[in-house]
Amino acid sequence: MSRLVVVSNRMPLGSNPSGGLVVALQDAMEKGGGLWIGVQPDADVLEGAEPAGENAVSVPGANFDRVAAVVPASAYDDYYLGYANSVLWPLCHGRMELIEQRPHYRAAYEAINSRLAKVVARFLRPDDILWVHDYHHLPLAAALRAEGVQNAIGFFLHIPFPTAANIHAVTGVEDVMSWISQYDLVGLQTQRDVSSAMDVFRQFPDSQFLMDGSLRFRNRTFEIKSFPIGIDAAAFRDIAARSRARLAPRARRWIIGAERLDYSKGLPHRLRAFGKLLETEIDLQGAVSFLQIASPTREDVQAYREIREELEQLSGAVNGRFSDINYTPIQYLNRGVPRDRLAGLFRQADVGLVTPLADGMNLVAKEYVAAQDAEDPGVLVLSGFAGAHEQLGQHALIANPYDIEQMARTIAAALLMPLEERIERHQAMLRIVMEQDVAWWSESFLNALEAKRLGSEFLSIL
Ligand code: ADQ
Repeated sequence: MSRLVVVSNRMPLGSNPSGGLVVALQDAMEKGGGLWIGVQPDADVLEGAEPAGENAVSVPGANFDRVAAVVPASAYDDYYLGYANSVLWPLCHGRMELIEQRPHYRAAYEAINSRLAKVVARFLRPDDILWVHDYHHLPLAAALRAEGVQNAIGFFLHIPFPTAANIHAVTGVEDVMSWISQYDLVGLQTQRDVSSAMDVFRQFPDSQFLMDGSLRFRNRTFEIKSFPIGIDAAAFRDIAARSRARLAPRARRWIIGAERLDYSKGLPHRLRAFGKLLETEIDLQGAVSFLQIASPTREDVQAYREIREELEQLSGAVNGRFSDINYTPIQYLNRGVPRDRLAGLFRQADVGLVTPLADGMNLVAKEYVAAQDAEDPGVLVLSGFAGAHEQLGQHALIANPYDIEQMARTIAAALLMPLEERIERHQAMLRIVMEQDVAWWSESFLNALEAKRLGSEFLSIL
């Protein structure tokens, strides 16, 4: 078995990692003895870091090796807040009006990936397999190939693939295609994303669709497939069952939502739907509350400051209209909460609202299902725009965030659903979330990548 080298913008730090990606890959890393490489702006000090050659530090203290490529802080901002989060993020989530393209964003994005490639190349052994994560690193394989790296390189995109029409908003779209083609295996969250990617490549005369399902772009052959990411469902279920977090007062019905405060998550639409619900179902006034936990994120980007203001205004308006001495309809927390607390709150809530406008997968949907008490489970209300809809859509209640009244009616239906139906739907979803968990996801991807590596080794012997 070859060694696994993972590359992502952020690296797992701290002794008790809880981020999805880190938990996801830790197992695989420990088995094969892995190396994780991240990016670190030079202005931030990494505790315990030791110099590791030019532009790199190593961080001891984990079960696998960790190296950070150190980059200038100003270039980091243009790469991370600029190209990654003001161009690619809105592009992939179909929010074209929020795209802000500047030549220096793109230059920093390429420069940081080239610099990262030099660090990766230095640590790489010939039969390592490399797994690069997310939209921050589209050009990394191309930069590594320029350094002479011939290893098998896989890529996983955690967010939606842009549509064939939208992709043209990005300047130099053929470069982006060519970056992608330098990977051996490109993993996407859903079949819908794979279709979008195929549609994008189909527009270019340089693309060829081969009989074995792989794709040729210019002189590179590679494959694009879907690998829906999962959670560590068994662990999350246990944490939820053991958690002591309580929703109070308990006599009240509770609806919950939790995400980063991102404009892709459809939060204003959700608050409006909840307001509509209280307006139309008068009996629910005083009887149902909505806990929305939204952790701040990317606040240096204007669009994120605006959505935050909008939410404060909306929750204030609903509360102003429907509050009573002992009743606050919306409890809005603008911060993150510890994982065990979140799991316990999910378990107690009667309804979980996961209603993004666009989302690669959405792990909260899976966490909400895993957290439920199987004998008295809550109801998942899911939008068709979450990647999770491909796996869970048949069993969840489906809400359309673009139709506020429909969403309000769906929440009402969730609150009224009889126990038998709740159990039936929950069982079906739990089976999927447990079987297609995070270990299943990383194993499927890595097996497919390993098969590519062995395939090309075989060809090179011939
Ligand atoms: P995100 O957009 O961050 O991830 P998501 O998949 O929901 O979205 O994962 C968020 C994680 O952070 C979950 O584990 C959730 O419990 C936790 N979290 C969110 N808000 C929190 C809060 N306020 N307090 C505490 N914890 C909170 C991106 C893509 C997704 C894709 C994932 C993984 O946008 O579509 O599912 O990567 O591939």
